[in-house]
Amino acid sequence: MFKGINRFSWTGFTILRSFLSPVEVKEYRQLFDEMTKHLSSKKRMLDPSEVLACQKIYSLSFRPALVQALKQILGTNYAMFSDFQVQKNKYGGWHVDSNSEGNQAYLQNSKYRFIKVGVYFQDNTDEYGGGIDVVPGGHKFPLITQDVKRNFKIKQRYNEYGQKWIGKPAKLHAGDLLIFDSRLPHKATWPRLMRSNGKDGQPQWAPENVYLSQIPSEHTKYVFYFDACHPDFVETFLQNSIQRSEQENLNGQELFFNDYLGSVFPEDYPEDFVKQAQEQGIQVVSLSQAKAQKYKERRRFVHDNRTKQAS
Ligand SMILES: O=C(O)CCC(=O)C(=O)O
Repeated sequence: MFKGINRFSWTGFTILRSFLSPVEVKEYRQLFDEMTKHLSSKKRMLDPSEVLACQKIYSLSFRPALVQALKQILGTNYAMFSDFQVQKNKYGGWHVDSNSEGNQAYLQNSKYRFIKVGVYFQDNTDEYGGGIDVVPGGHKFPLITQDVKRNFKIKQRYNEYGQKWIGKPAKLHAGDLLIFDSRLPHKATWPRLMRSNGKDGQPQWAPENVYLSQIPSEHTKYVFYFDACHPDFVETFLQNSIQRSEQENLNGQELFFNDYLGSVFPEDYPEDFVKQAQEQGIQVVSLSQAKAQKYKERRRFVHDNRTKQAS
């Protein structure tokens, strides 16, 4: 039985220890070493369709311990997005995932349940990072009044204070699983060497997500991420993904929103994926075939470009 539900409500995150055994972590790291040889600062992750083509990776999202925890946090009929990614050596600054949705009243709803799931394939260490820093409790709105904008402003101030004084590395070990609220401030735990060159001895956090190629290969940072939510909050996130897909650079190497929106459930998914989702009563969010068509074409365009550039 998953016991972290209270911790999740209070702090905005919870950790499932040893989600993977040390032997499994080693196997996954070997697999990622092989699969991510082509990654660089131009493409810092395996994108959703690359993950969907690999049973060993996507099946992590159906492991009983994870499904049981999500059912307790999100409800037994929770929804998952196949916005899978395996990030490699990606390090970014403080942010709140739900901020991309704007100052929406639903984010202040006490029943709002939207989470990100991460599986970490290395310890989170002072020397190399490998996990994330979090602000415990930073997902909450300190004050809920009739004035939605004002409530966000207050949360923003509270989060700025939290990032400066309360933020700390989550104690993650290789094979741990982290579930966090999409309103929680978080950032990559940066390697010590990269932290020490800020002004006045203050850490210097990169505002953008950067690819750190100087991490030694045995410490490569690999994280598997995806999103899930209570069924009531599917539509708003989906609409936000559609908006964000319009901002993606189709001439670049990375594709995320346009990639996952192009996969229609169940017909574009591997048979065993569909079976596992259906058996466990998990809703897999997708557009209709007609609406997904434009994203499929964009995905093909980017994949063709990648192939041309690689040859
Ligand atoms: O693993 C990390 O460094 C954090 C990644 C992250 O915050 C994100 O992708 O939104």
